[in-house]
Amino acid sequence: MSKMQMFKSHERSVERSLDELYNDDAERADAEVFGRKVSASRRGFLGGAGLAAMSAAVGGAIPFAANMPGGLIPAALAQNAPAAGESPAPAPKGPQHLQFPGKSDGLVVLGDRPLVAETPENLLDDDTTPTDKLFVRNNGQIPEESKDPDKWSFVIDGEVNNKLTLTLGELKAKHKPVTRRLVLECGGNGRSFFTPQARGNQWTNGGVGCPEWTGVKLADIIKSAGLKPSAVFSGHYGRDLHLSGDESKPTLSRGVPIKKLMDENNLIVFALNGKPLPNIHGGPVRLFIPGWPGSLSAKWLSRIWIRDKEHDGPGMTEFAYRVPIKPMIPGAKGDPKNFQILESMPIRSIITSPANGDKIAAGTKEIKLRGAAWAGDFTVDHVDVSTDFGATWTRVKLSKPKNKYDWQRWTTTVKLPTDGYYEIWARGTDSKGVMQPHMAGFWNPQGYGGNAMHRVAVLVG
Ligand SMILES: Nc1nc2c(c(=O)[nH]1)N[C@H]1C(S)=C(S)[C@@H](COP(=O)(O)O)O[C@H]1N2
Ligand SMILES: [Mo]
Repeated sequence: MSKMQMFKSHERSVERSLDELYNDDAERADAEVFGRKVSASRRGFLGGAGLAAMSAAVGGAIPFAANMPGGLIPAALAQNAPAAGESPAPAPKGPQHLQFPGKSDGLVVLGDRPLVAETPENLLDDDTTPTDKLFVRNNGQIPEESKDPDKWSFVIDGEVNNKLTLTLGELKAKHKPVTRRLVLECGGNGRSFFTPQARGNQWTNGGVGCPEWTGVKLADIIKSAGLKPSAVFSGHYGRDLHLSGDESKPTLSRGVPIKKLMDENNLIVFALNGKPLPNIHGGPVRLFIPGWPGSLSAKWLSRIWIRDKEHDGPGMTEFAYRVPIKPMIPGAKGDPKNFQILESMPIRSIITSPANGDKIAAGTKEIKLRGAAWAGDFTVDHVDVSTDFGATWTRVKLSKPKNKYDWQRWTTTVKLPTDGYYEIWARGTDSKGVMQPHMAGFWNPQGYGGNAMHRVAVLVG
């Protein structure tokens, strides 16, 4: 499959202007195409000039145009198209690709100070995410690589009977290693889908990966320190320097209630996909707390502070890693009293093949889809896909997780009746019956929980 030429400069000005309009002011573009009066749920028949303009903008006829919902920005024109690996020419703001030793240049840089890079959905097509394709999220400066990993040490202190100082060498010598395939997901994954824009890195769905992690069970180590009855919360610290260079300021320090801390799935990790944990991912030693925001999984682990109250380090207060209890007005300031800590990450499903913008040979009547789905502390019950803007849905074949907190891969085959422009939509439902919404809902100032269903545009012919 090659890519559509969606972002190439067009001879006809209508295409160019519609592209630009959808990027700049989607609502106005929508009104131009579908008629001035667009109601939220239903707009007029997409015909005549509107249909011609929309077809030109997306690059082909739209067999299911009659089902296109009002207010929908075509996936072909969404901010993350075209897919990685394809440099659009000329692009208004093309993606900047990561250049970092040991990392794939398919990763897209969201920020360079601190360094943050996400993995486009189509690069998450492996059952086990290879190390080079794992996203990168830093809040501070990346430390120098450790020269003597076995001497790396961290402490467990606070509300414990015996304060512990452990080196990686001791950890490996005294405890049995376990290996698990676990989803690491940034708390802000999906943030870019919020309207109005929420504060922070504009992740699409790529702040996630599911590699194999090797380490020792955190609960065993905590038990050997012995919790005092006063222990209620943890506070995690890493050895990375604050962006300001101020050594007294932790870059980030988050923690969990003791019940979550003692979950037997948590690990102190020292290997990733069978190799020593790379420095960029927190090596030689990091914490891993699956199911909850990635920010809890402190890289370059230096300290686990057991506390007698809710932790109040950077990343714990006001709107940081918190979501509204009652819905708030999108774009408003928000009242901190209406916020609670984001715990389990919400259900999300992604299409990992085809890629957004793929072009498929004329006459193709059927394509195979592949994807992945996960749901924080829960499992995925089912995933449905649609190729006709949600009029009909097909249930996919969903695999079982290898172990708790693994993602679930899925496949299915869909029919595409004629040549033209299609959007493939995928939405997951978790084991509690909670389904991904059509649009990111529950707006909050820092944009957590943006788990709108994934949409991928393909052009047949
Ligand atoms: N010490 C330290 N640990 C950290 C961070 C950090 O900036 N410093 N970032 C956190 C966040 S927000 C995420 S999403 C994950 C990202 O891990 P990765 O870079 O290995 O993908 O690490 C977490 N652990
Ligand atoms: Mo994160």
